[in-house]
Amino acid sequence: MSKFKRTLITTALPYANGPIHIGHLAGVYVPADIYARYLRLKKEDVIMIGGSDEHGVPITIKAKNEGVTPQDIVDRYHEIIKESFQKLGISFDVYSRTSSEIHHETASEFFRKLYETGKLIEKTSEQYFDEENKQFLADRYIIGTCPKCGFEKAYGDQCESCGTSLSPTELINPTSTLSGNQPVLKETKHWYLPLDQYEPWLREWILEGHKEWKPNVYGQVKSWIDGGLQPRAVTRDLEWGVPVPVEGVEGKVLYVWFDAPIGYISATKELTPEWETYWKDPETRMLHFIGKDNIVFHCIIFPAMLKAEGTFNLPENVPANEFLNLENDKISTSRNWAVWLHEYLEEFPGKEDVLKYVLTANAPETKDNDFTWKDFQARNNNELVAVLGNFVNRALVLTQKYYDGVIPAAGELSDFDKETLASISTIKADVEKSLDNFRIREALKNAMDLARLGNKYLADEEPWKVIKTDPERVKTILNVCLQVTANLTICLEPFLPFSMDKLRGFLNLEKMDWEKLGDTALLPVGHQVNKPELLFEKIEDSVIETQLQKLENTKKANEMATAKAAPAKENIEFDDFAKMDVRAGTVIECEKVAKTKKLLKLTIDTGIDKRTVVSGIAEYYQPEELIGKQVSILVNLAPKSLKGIESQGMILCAENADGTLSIVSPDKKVKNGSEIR
Ligand code: B3M
Ligand code: ZN
Repeated sequence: MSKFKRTLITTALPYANGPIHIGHLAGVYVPADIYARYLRLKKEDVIMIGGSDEHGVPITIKAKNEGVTPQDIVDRYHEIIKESFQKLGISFDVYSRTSSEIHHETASEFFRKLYETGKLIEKTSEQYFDEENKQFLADRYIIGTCPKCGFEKAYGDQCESCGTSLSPTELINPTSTLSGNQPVLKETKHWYLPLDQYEPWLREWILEGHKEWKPNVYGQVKSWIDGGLQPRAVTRDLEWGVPVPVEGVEGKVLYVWFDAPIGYISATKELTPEWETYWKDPETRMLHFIGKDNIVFHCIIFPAMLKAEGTFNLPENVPANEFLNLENDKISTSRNWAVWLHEYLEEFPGKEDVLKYVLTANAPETKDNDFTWKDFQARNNNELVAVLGNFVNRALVLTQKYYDGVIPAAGELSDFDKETLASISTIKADVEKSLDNFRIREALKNAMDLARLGNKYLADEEPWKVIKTDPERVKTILNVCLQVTANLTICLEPFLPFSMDKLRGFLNLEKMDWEKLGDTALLPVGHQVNKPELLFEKIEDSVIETQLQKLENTKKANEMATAKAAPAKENIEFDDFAKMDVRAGTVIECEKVAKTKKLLKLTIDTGIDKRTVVSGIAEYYQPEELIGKQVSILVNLAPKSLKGIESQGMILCAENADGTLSIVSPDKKVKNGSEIR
């Protein structure tokens, strides 16, 4: 592995203000986990670092909205996040958190070193202040119109519509999110990292020195640098965070994006007393796994901080991913448009690997990608079940059937046998090449080629037919199949760790190193294997329907939440209104109109007469529940024939924002025929 002896993998620290969803997983944690497992299988020295990002304004805002402390919020979500990662099998060597003491110490020490060595500049400037709340308005405490795209709810640090990063003073019409008031400008002192001074060095280090970085990463970095770098404030006027460790300074904390990446260092300290080896030895290779919205922080700001500090390594690569959408729509926490990991784990027990598989097969590596439940089902049923599961199941079932689960000896190998076995090494080389270049999605495809190869071999050789004519040959065929199966447990281990564990159980086989992949005698003749179960289960349509319905409900709820009432109609005179004769009446009979979905036929006692009305409310009411109910009926509407029935009037309903209908009834029972006006 070239000039490096060990690898430090960091994964973006998720904000502890909400649970993890499939977008986080596909972009960061699943690829990082696969890569880390691969290196571990290769017996390389590797650690994978994670933890919760527990500072920042979104957390304090959430706490305020719920009337609890920021610590309550982060305690809650840190647990949920940590547990769900663990259940999914994301193999962090440590999962830490930035509200911990060790982190506060580490971040303070880092800041103090920059401060004391003159690497920061001190500047007093005017910043927005909320007079009612007596608070400076950092980041998300302020919203306004984006100067770039005109979006009216851009935050003080970023416009979520066009992605531009902003400072509060750039916002047009700034408003405090605390009071809704117009803020005033007030002087305050802060410390800045003079990024402009690092520009020549950044150009040389990344633009010249790291042309191998992914084009999406390199391109973003280049456009930032070309756009000109400005000094960046690394402190804030806030209460929640790491207090600025300077004598006499109060009410100021480190900017969350200053302390969060230092969280990687704190977590390593928490993991091992050897932490400095992972951060400072030039033979350690540091990799940051992140999503595209974090590129500037990991490729420009954090490296500049590390460079300023002077004793740390810089990242060797930053394999950032693009975004994952859900059913053709942007994943959004506020709109609840997501598949939440903790919910998935509950609803799909035992299918942890399936989610990882689908997210990898569809990973947004070079462009944004879409997760759909239909694709999830198809990949499970057509790939995991029909190819991988089917192959190993048939190989193992036949071994039980013909040889009581004892590995038979191979006879002379045919050319096809030799070719098949030789392909294992070719596939190994393909997987390695893809993984070494962070093309995780392609690596999975390469690894699945081994299952496809086995499946095809079995289908071509048809041992279940050959057994009748040439039972000796079947021993060879199954030996080949079983060796391929044993190799699968290595090849797919980084991607499908739970399933490969299960498969090793069927094979009665210990976990093996990557180096063994390609060995065509992993299972010795005479070795006893166990009775297999199914490796993967088919996912039925009804399961997918349930998930789609859940999303449909979310969509409806969102529409309802944002729906606006229709504008008022033109004024009318009282006489116009008085022309309508609306009465209270009671439903005495009610039935569905045959061959229609929407219509009910009702008989109403209007106090004047008993009459028939046809109403389009069958989707919202059962006939039985309406009998005896008092309704409002427009009795002087000209009769109209509907499906051959004469409807004599109209039942008044309120139409909800989602189009559903609700009958308008008198609040208290009144005498039938009472006028409604
Ligand atoms: N918490 C932002 C995010 O989740 C942030 C990452 C920190 S990595 C040091 O997008
Ligand atoms: Zn914008």
